[in-house]
This record gives sequence, structure tokens and C-alpha cells, in this order.
Amino acid sequence: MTIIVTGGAGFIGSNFIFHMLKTYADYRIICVDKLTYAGNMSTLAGIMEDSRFRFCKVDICDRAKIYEIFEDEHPDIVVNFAAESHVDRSIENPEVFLQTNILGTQVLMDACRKYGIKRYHQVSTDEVYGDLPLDRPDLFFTEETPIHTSSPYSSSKAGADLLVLAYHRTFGLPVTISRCSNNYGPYHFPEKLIPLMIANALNDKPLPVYGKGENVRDWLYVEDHCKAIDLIIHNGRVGEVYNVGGHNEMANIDIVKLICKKLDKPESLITYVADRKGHDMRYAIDPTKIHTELGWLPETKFAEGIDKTINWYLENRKWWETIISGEYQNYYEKMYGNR
Ligand code: NAD
Ligand code: TDX
Repeated sequence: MTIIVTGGAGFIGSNFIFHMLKTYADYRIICVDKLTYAGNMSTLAGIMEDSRFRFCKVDICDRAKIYEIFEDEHPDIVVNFAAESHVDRSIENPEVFLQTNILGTQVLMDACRKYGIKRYHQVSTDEVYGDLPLDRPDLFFTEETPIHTSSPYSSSKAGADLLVLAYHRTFGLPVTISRCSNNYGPYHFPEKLIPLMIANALNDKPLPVYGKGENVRDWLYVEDHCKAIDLIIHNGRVGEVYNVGGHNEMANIDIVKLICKKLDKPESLITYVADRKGHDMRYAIDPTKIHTELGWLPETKFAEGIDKTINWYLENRKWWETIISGEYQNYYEKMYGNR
């Protein structure tokens, strides 16, 4: 089996590659990644010499280069993680989100049509469903929940999802889609809530909580997401959407306080800053479909996952310190300087 994994130098894609190489001794993995600010070769350093692995520095929007890779490799499966993934950046500059997330998806699916494929899998997000109110804890996103997006990021992901389903219906492309809740774990880029708070706390810097910190996210350890995708690409039904989430809802402020406690840092570091524009209140996934059809259940409890994550950031300081010492400084100043 040969699998093209796009966006494999990023957070979830790299974890997925590690999971697949560990689980399937005879699979070949081709990572296609443009290496934007979010892609990191040091993440993949440990597998670069593995004969089952090939890295291609290619933009998924580059049709000629993508077709070349398909001609060389004859992939059986494509798993598309490549995306602009940060909501705050999409509010500053939506264009690249539409380019990569929608047009890049189209190029990959055109290649799948041209060269033939057993499965095209689109890694999507719970954000395509919009948000839920805080005072209705009985409500959850199912696969039937209407698409109702809030940010340029989630709109671009929803646009891609619709295109994927259209390629299935119109051209018969064998597609699946997973819509997962917030991931956390190793190699998470420190612009996102959990790694940003860990890095800032370790550096005794302010911890910028948007609004009142009441917004709720449904956190899933990254390895559980990777296992869900593994199940879907092998056993999922073509043309179907699968929600992935572990019923682990937490308010942002509680996560930040927990990180302070674990790192033995004072809560006085917490600084309430201006809210995100259009900020979604609550995400919560109903994972019944993937559980009943494919037997998936999250294996890592949050208490265990957050300890593993914090330990990883403590043991891999060089990985994130290199990131935050570079271009990230300008990003941080722009996003948080006058907030
Ligand atoms: P990330 O930002 O950490 O990584 C994205 C990767 O894609 C990077 O390596 C980047 O270099 C690459 N990339 C970006 N544009 C590209 C292009 N044009 N061509 C080729 N490569 C390109 O993102 P992540 O958090 O790992 O998310 C991966 C996928 O999972 C995304 O599609 C995202 O929408 C989805 N998702 C993320 C979460 C989450 O909590 N992080 C939850 C649900 C779904
Ligand atoms: O500095 C911060 N302060 C803060 O209060 C940051 C970076 C975030 N937040 C809040 C905003 C959100 O309510 O924390 C929450 C989580 O924020 P992010 O880590 O930016 O994640 P989110 O916006 O929920 O989106 C994530 O989950 C769904 C991923 O980035 C997406 O790619 C995925 O689709």
C-alpha cells in the first residue's frame, strides 16, 4: 500500500505518519508538504532515513508537480491534511486559506481522478458546523448538523468538504471525510492555545486568554485522531462523513489554569485580552457513528494526555524554542502586541 500524506510536516499529519509507519510494516508513505511557517523538517528528522518514507517539498496547488508525484508513485490512498489551519491568521489574511484549503483540495482530487485511486480522504474539522450555545449542553454536532461557518478558516474547510462530496457524486471519486474536534499533543505549533500557553508559562510570559475564557472546546489527544483516520481509510464507507471527538469539553480558562498548576506557575500570568472576532462559543462532537460503524473510541483520557503533552514540551524545548525565536516573534507582536 502506498499512501500520500499531504501536510505531513505539520502537527496532525506528522503524528499520522508516525502512527502508520509504526502500525504497518509494509506501507510506503509519501509526504507532500509545502513547508509553510507551520511545516517543520525537524519533526520528520527521525524517519528521513526510513526506506518506506519519501518527503516531497511541494505545494498541493502545484498541479504539474502533484501529477508528477502520482505518476511516479501510483498511490492507493491520499490523506489530505495540508491546510492553513489557524483561525486567527484567517481573520488577518483569508486569501491563502481559500487557495490551499479549497483549490489545493481540487488539485489533489483531479490527480486522483486522472491516475485512479482506492480512496481520497479529506481531513476536515468540527468548525464547519459553526458553534453551539453554552446554555444547551444537551446539543452536539452530528454528521447531519447543517454546515454553518463562522471564520474564513472554517468557511474554506466547509467549501473543501462540499467539493469533496461533489467529486464523489459527480465523478464517482471514492472519498471519505472526517470532522474532528480540537487536537492536542506533541508537535502542536505554538500559535495554538495549549502549546502557546505551555511555552509562555515556561518563559514566565503573560497568558493571553481571549474574552472571558468561557469558550468551550472538545479536546482529543492527537493519536486518537490518527487511529480514527486509519480506521476510516481502511473500513469507512465511501461517500460518508465521520465525526471524531471524545466528549471532553473544557472551557479555555480551565485549561489555562490547569497548565499553570501543572507547571507550578502563578495564575497571575493570565491576562484577559480582546476577544477573537466571530469567536465560536462551543464545539461538541457526537461520535456515535464512528463508534457504532467502526468501533472507534478515544483511548487517551485528558488527564493522561495533558501530562504526556506537557512532558513532551518540557523534553523537547529545542523544537519549540527554535520556532518561537524566528518569524514567530513578528507574528506574536502583530497578534498580541496591542491586544
Ligand atoms: P498545521 O498547521 O500544524 O500543519 C499544516 C501542514 O500543512 C504544514 O506542514 C504546512 O506546511 C502544510 N501546508 C500548508 N499549506 C500547504 C500547501 N499549499 N501545500 C502543501 N502543504 C501545505 O495543521 P494541523 O493542526 O496539523 O491540521 C492538519 C489538518 O487537520 C488541517 O486540514 C486542519 O484543518 C485539520 N484539523 C485540525 C485540528 C486541530 O485541532 N489542529 C482539528 C480538526 C481538523
Ligand atoms: O492565545 C490564545 N488565546 C485564546 O484564548 C489562543 C491562540 C486561543 N485562544 C482561544 C480561542 C479558542 O476558543 O482558545 C481556543 C482554542 O483556540 P485555537 O487553539 O486557536 O483553536 P481553535 O480556534 O479552536 O481551532 C482548532 O481546532 C479546530 C484548530 O486550530 C483548527 O485547525 C481546527 O480545525
